[in-house]
Amino acid sequence: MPKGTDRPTTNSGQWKYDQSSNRLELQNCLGVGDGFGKMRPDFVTNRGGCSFPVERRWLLDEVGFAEIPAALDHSVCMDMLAALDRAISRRAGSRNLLDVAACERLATNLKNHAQLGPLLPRGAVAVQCTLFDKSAWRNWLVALHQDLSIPVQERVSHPECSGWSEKEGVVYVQPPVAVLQTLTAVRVHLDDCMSDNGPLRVVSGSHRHGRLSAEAATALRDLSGERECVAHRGDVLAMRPLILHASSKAQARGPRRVLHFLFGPEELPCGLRWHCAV
Ligand SMILES: O=C(O)CCC(=O)C(=O)O
Repeated sequence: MPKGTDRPTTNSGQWKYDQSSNRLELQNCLGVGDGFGKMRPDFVTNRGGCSFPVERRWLLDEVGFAEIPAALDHSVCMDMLAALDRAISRRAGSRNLLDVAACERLATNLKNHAQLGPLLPRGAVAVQCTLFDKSAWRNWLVALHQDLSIPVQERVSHPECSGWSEKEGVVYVQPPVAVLQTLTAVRVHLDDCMSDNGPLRVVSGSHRHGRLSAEAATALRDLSGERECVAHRGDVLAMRPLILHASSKAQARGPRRVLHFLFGPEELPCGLRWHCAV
């Protein structure tokens, strides 16, 4: 196996996720070949064993997130930033960007992306696109939370739907957990996002506990710890919206812009309809 290839020498091993140590191990497997023999993925870095689509799918489902380094060319990110600058100067808010042609195109490209496409359910549609633009000048933090709301066309009366709200003219609802479990968020890093840029921090495996109370969320975070998701421009992070996540204020001067797409099934239950689907 030549040095640097990321194909598994054998993919017959079993994955084991040890909650107490927060580590993921591939057992009885020659590992993902680097040309030097046995190698196992290191969950702390999430590097080394996770570049094969099947393994990423496993990470997304079981650990709640999967990283795809260098998923997009820098030129794509720069074009996107220019298009966003033009679009956002003409509109209020940065939550519902799927009606911006460049965002709509990128959503389609993500669905067809060789590494990301296999992580999305068949027939998935993009239902939301938000720009998170953080810098020392436009600074904010988000406390530990799960993403529980989805953008819909209109209110419906259904006992399993709650938490209705309206933001930037769009209606949001908290649907049943079963709906939230079908969703995938895809975060496209348009800038480098290092420790001092206020990166996302996630609690591995927390998405598997359904909707969590504030107390349960804190307890799980204290037990499992947090993983900082640093990234370079062009890297993509796929995650389950139910995973506990948070982020701190940026210390660095440079911008940290992330386009956050939400993908879901074409049809919703409970009489709900997406606000927009691409
Ligand atoms: O990008 C961030 O720092 C936070 C994003 C966030 O809170 C969210 O996706 O719900």
